[in-house]
Amino acid sequence: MTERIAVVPGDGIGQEVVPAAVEVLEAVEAANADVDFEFVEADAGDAVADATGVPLPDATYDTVAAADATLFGAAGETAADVILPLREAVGSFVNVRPARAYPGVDAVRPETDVVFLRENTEGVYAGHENRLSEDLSTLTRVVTSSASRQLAEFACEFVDDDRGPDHGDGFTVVHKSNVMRETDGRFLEAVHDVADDHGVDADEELMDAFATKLPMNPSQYGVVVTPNLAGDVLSDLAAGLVGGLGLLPSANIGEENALFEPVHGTAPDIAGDGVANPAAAVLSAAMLLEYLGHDAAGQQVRDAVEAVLADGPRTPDLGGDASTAAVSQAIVEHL
Ligand code: GGG
Repeated sequence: MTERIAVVPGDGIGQEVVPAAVEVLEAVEAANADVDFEFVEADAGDAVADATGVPLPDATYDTVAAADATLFGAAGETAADVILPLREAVGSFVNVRPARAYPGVDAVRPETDVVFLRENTEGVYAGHENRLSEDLSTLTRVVTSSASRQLAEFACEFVDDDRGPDHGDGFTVVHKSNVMRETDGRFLEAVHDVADDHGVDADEELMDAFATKLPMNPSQYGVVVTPNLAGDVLSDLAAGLVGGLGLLPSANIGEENALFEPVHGTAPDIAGDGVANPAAAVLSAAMLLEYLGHDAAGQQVRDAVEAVLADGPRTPDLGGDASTAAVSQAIVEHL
């Protein structure tokens, strides 16, 4: 069966790492008789907004909504108008962000192996911001029991799933309910309630304490369940422990559709130089393969990335001098 993959590179280094990931998916397709992809390219982002006045054309939204899965690159100044609606287009309620150190990569904390399960629709990213006067702007934080419960249901299934790396049988809920009593109080209560129903252990940690404890002792955490903003920020903190944002993939999962993207943004300082690390985008493509049920192919891609991270070539963010193209070529050769 042909599976339709929407490809939306977005801005900055998204234009470099997404083609590298597609090259890897094409190599997977060539090597596996049961993998048959149709790639459909679509535009979004700052450059499209400059050219047309619209950061996310309706055609792109529709292409993503109709695809079997999407590979996205990076969003820049128009992130709120691009990636948030695209997550909505796939009905995503959770952003899965694994942060792990790789052999051969210089990491501040090589023992790090944490998966963030980030609420993906509400919190302070729900879009309720207002400028009320010359002096005053406000933001409404949205938390529903239903979205929190849906995230928690996913977390319980995630820790029960025997496929893929083992991150333990329970999870840690990160929150700030001692200050945001109503919103994070509701989040925490809903997550604990679902965990109790499933008989899953759910520890909890205040997010400021977590930000201290994670870098000091990352091996005490496996799966971490967070509200939206906290997951965005704390997963970037974890990236700093494992060698940088060039290594973190992510999956935005919905009931019937999903979108995969590196955790990094547009990296304007290196965009256009051809030296962006494609590992995060290629690992996102591995998550896409697994989401579509191509588990063995996903594992092959992970193994190939791991081998290249260990032996080189490496891009400058990892201390090497290789180009994006040289690294993706090496990954394809390992496949
Ligand atoms: N590929 C990740 C990306 O484009 N990040 C830009 C950004 O600001 N994202 C906000 C978010 O992940 O919620």
